[in-house]
Amino acid sequence: MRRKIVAGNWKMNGSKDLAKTLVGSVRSELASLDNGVEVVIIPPAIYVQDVAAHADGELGLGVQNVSEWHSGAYTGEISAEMAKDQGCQFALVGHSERRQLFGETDQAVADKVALLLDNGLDAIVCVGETLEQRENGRAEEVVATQVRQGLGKVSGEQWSQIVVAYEPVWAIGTGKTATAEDAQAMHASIRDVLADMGAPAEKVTMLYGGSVKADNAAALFAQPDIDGGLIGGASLIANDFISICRAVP
Ligand code: G2H
Repeated sequence: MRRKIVAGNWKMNGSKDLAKTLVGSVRSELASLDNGVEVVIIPPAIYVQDVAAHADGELGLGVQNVSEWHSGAYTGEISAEMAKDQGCQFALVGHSERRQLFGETDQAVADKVALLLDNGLDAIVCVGETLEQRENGRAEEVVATQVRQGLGKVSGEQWSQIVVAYEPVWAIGTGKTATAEDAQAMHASIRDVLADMGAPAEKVTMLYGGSVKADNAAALFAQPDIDGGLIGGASLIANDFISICRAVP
């Protein structure tokens, strides 16, 4: 049995007010949920404590990024240790927006993952190909390289702290979603790569992300290698996010 997770990545959106209203309704609605899904909120780091106050220990909490360094003179950065200290259990690593807009490399992903694991946090490691790479028939190769390099330092028991999120770049915030079959095919391919790396591949939770909405979540989550979702835009609307959490079988 793998963990089932739905994580809301607020990106650079939200407010104290959203933390109160959205997290409050999600928490109360999900109290009756019996599908075993772990619901995680990943707000901008400055709102982590606001979300924590309203989640009251019933929702998971994460940050969208951590530094690749331990501590020191890195203005504007937050460390894995600080995320842990603030009560986070999760951190995103290698989101395509970090890769494309902030130059995050596979090497940086690997360093961040190592620091998260050292601090006892779970790393949600994002991978995905661009439209051009998919059209050139390189999608699987590109994603396999991201997996091999980004998770290159993980070993043994640490695999239980790894979640892989497949997010095709062309589906992010565009309203285009991979078909459930295409998403499943990539998830199966990633699982093969993990097995080849010596990971306990069948135990690693894998999420799909990229324009997941209330009306397409069930078909995606019904796929055998898709264990939940990483949700952007729809995680900012309480009813939509709750419906997506309910769509986990
Ligand atoms: C992909 C996803 C969340 P959205 O970035 O990580 O965002 O659901 O808005 O495509």
